Amino acid sequence: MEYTMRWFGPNDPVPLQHIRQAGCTGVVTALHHIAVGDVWTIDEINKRKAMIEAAGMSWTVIESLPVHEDIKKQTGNYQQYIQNYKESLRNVAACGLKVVTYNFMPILDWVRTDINYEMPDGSKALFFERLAFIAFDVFMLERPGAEKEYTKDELNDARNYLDSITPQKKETLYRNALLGLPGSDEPFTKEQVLAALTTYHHINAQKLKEHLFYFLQQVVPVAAECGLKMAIHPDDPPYPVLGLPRIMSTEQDVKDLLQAVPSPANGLCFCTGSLGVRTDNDLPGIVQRYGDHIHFVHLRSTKRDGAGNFFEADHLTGDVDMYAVIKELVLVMQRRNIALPMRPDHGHQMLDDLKKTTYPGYSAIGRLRGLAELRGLELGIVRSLG
Ligand code: DNO
Repeated sequence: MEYTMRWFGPNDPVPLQHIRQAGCTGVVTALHHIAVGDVWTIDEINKRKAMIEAAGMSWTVIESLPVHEDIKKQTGNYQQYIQNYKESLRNVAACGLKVVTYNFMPILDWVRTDINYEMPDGSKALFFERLAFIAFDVFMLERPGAEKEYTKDELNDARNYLDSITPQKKETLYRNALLGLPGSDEPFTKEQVLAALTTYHHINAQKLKEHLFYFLQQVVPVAAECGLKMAIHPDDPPYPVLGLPRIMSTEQDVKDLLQAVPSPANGLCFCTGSLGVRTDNDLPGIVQRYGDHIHFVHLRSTKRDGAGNFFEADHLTGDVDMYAVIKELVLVMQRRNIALPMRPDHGHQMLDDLKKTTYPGYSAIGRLRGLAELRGLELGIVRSLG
């Protein structure tokens, strides 16, 4: 695989040099300073590319070229935003980039309830606690109708949970639950969040899928023409949250995506951490069956319990059978005669990083550990396959 790490740009507390020292030859990044929906200009792309190359690495994968909410809802200026997206695609291709990651999750990207979940060894992980999320949804956000989505026992337990925590913990829960909302360091008000949710009231999963396929029918031919691969990131977690539809959570969703717009340019960012939260997702099987459409790989493992909670485990432990996944990936790469770009997705906050503030999940040392373990595993598999 081609080893990469995500870099959030010049404001990222993790410098490029550290990413290189971790053993990466590539950097995955985005122009976060450009508003969602605006065109990425050749100038801006080249400036970022030059920074990465000056640090001795290359930039081939974008994560993400975000899709404007209007495109997901087919409202407002969505046709213009699709035109802008095409223009950005042409520009990034002209600058030599190869893979464009995006997602089609409404409003929220990833969701967790705790970003400082302490592991027995003292390192910290990201955690999704179902009860805390229900407490947030029903009693803090007071989303209309939310209580109908949970059982009586769950509602009772969530109420008790909320009554048992300090006001400060409540505030932290509120912030954490909304961290996946892009665009602001300030917490969104309850009214803002509820208003945003209302704009999706008439959009169910089927409709959202239609909107995704329409978007892809427009942009995939442009990507194909200029030699780019589109790589959709799965939903995280892979099921509906806050009443919002999620449509890239299962193998069936993958199948529908590829059938709707068949093209070598229409493919996947295969994220084991997101897909692996569902027990019914057969990760090595997905690689076997859809490996030709994987253009970018996120390797991470989660550990679930029977109550709907999960935390981000070490890269080689947890529920993901990383050996089986990497073995299938190696076979795919041998068949396709390519090295897929991969990044160790997230990592525990550990050692000196415990004193630092970084993007949740993106401290340096935990990712370095993950990368080192994954590289070793890959090498062992490659050698043993002969
Ligand atoms: C979380 C990431 C996601 C991902 C986007 C891709 O850590 O994996 O935020 O970058 O969903 O569009």
